[in-house]
Amino acid sequence: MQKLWSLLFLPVPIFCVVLFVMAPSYGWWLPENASTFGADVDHLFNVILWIVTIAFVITELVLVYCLFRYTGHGNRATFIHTNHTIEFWWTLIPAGILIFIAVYQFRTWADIKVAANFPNADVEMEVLAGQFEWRIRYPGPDGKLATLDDIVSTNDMHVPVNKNVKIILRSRDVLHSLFLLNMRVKQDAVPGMAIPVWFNATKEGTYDITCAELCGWGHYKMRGRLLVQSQADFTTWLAEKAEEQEADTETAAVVPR
Ligand SMILES: [Cu+2]
Repeated sequence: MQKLWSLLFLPVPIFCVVLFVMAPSYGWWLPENASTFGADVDHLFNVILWIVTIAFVITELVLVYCLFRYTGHGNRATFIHTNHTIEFWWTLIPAGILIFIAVYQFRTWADIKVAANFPNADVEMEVLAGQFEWRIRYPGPDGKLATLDDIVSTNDMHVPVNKNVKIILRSRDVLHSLFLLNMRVKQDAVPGMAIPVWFNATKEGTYDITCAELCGWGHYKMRGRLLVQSQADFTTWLAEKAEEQEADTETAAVVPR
């Protein structure tokens, strides 16, 4: 009877493995990839997932085997103080796996994160994270950022499809993290730093912008919209936005104080 109880541990790994195998075909993993380097990121994710799964299956099988094999004999477990052979291997194998991952991901990391490798930007913008919103700034007609004609948008990012977008990411207060899940972009915004980020969106559509760093009571409110549109629509939107802003400044100027 005790042996039967030990088998209760078996359904858990079986269930997990079935879930693991089924998940990709049901779209239960990451949402749709819509950026040029997204496939590389997903590949790394899957490689690590396979490593973790294999380790999980092996440890669960050993656990269930030991429970089944050694239960019900009335024997007490022996306390072993040190075993250098076991310790050597359980240090060496995980270390080897970690070194493998570090080397294997190097190319992808360098392409996505190292500013020197960024492609030439077709569109440049600044994103200022703050409690609790994203302030997005595009260069105005003078084509330069941080000048008076900048076009400002809150929580609403527009980018043209199939173009290299470069973002200068800043924070006004605390740590935030710009998370464009469909672009496979996640980057911390650190107060005092201007961090470059790039992506190239491959599909038109509406995607989420979220904050992936618990940044205060209103963290959940840092949800924005990323609209990937055709170059023509993007240019029109920018022009409309600039006009709106111009009108606002004029109205503000005539209102008596
Ligand atoms: Cu935040």
